[in-house]
Order: sequence, then C-alpha cells, then structure tokens
Amino acid sequence: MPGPSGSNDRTADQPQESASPLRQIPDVSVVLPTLNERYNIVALLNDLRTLFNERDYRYELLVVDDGSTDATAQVAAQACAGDPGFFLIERRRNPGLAFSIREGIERSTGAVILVMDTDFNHRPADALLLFEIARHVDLAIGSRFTFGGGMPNLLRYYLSFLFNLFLRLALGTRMDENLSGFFAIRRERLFELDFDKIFWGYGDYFFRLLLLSQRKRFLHVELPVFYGLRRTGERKTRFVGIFTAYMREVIYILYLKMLRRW
Ligand SMILES: Nc1nc2c(ncn2[C@@H]2O[C@H](COP(=O)(O)OP(=O)(O)OP(=O)(O)O)[C@@H](O)[C@H]2O)c(=O)[nH]1
Ligand SMILES: [Mg+2]
Repeated sequence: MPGPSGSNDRTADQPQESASPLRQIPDVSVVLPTLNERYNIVALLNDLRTLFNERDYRYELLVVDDGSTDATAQVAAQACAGDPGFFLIERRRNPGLAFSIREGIERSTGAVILVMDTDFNHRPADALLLFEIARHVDLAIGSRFTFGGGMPNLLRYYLSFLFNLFLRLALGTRMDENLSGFFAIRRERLFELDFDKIFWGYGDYFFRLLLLSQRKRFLHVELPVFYGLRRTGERKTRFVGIFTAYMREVIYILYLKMLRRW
C-alpha cells in the first residue's frame, strides 16, 4: 500500500495487508538493515534494482531502518517512489541489527531471502550470485575465508579469520565463515527454525543460525566474497564491545550444550 511518501510503507505499527492472491511471489526478498546510511542506500537500491530487472527477477527490497537520524528512510523512499518492489520498515521499538533482520524476514514474501549490509561492504554482484545459488540449495553464505574471498583491511581479515577458526572449533560449525551477515536462504527452510533462538544481538545471530541449520541438515554452500570498503558514513560497531559480546555468547552456548539445553 503506497505510504504518504509514495513508498510502500511496512511500518512496525501498521501490520502489512495480506497480499493479493493475484500477486506473484517475488523470486527474492532483500532484507537491508540501515542505520544512518543516507549516502549509501540510494546507490545500493539502484544497483540491486538494475541487476534484478536486467534478469527479469521479481524482487522485493525491504529497507529496515532503525530510527536513522540522517533521513535514510526518506531518501530511500524517494529514490524508489513508485516501485512496487520497494518496502520501507521504520522501526520504533527494540533497536538492534538482528531484531531488524528478523523483522525484515518476517515481513518478506519472497521464495529466497537475501540479507546484506547497506554500506557496500557486501557487493551487489555477489548478492545476485548468492540468490541464484540459494535457489538450488538451502543456504548460500558469502564467505571471506573460502579461497578467493577476503577483506581489504588485512589486520581485520586475520583477526576475523582467527576468531572464525575459534568459533568453528568451539561450536562445531562446519563453515569457513561464521559471522557473515551476507547470505541467501530458501524461505521454506528458514521458517523451519526457531527465530527466538537466533535473532538477537549483533553479528552473533549468524553463528546461531548456522548451528540450527546444521542440526536440520540444510544444504549449505559457501561462495567466496571479497568485501568492499564502506563507501561513506561511519561504522556503527566498536571492535572490543562486539568481540566481548560474541565471546560471552560462545561461552553461554557451550555451557547450555553441556547441559544438553542447546
Ligand atoms: N537496522 C539496523 N541496522 C544496523 C544497526 N547497526 C548497524 N546496522 C547496519 O548494519 C550494517 C553493518 O554495520 P556496519 O557499521 O557497517 O558494521 P561493520 O561492517 O562492522 O563496519 P565497517 O567496516 O565500518 O563497514 C550496515 O548496513 C548498518 O547500516 C542497527 O542497530 N539497526
Ligand atoms: Mg560495514
């Protein structure tokens, strides 16, 4: 339903109208969490729309904004005015990256759900490939640590590599990449999982998603991706805080596993 700004406004307070039975299911729903990404979001939306339109894919782009103060939501809505595949979710409660992603997923309708950052760390061309792969498997993961993948900042790359290795050994995931946040997943498989156990916190939601999807024997594929540099704007995360939160969560999961409650 077109909102006041001409966009399709899926706000948290206005539950989505049920889809018309005549409306075809989108091939892909892209969940785009944003926090002050005004100077990145328009270019990203345009790149994604071009990629999907060129290949005649039916898409849905869900910008999930967490109360940005730089008018990210407004510029995104303006850029996509009149595009029936664009949806804006303006969150007003429970801020947080993983909560935003969950809300985007729950309000999406596509056969494949793709999650990516909105600052060009995750490249649109890789997003297209992840979506195409996920149509044939259950979960396609953008991986920095599979041969061919990487990051421009070598120090961050090696620190993340070591931490990923630790996650893999400690938790028993079987993946090179455990903190991706860049993945495509088949809708029907994703909805088999218990969202309450996965979607909270920051990037740690991804290793919980992996653990539960492994338990359900999803077919996983890792696609090497080389991260781009954030184009403009500021990082929202602080390395030490995030690292401490992830470590605490790993220890908690190990403890629960010992009690056979995870
Ligand atoms: N909705 C929502 N999005 C968020 C939140 N925090 C970060 N994001 C978005 O999540 C993505 C990742 O955040 P970044 O700040 O880029 O984190 P990062 O990739 O570790 O940092 P850089 O290396 O500087 O890019 C970006 O698209 C942000 O806009 C949040 O609390 N809510
Ligand atoms: Mg980033």
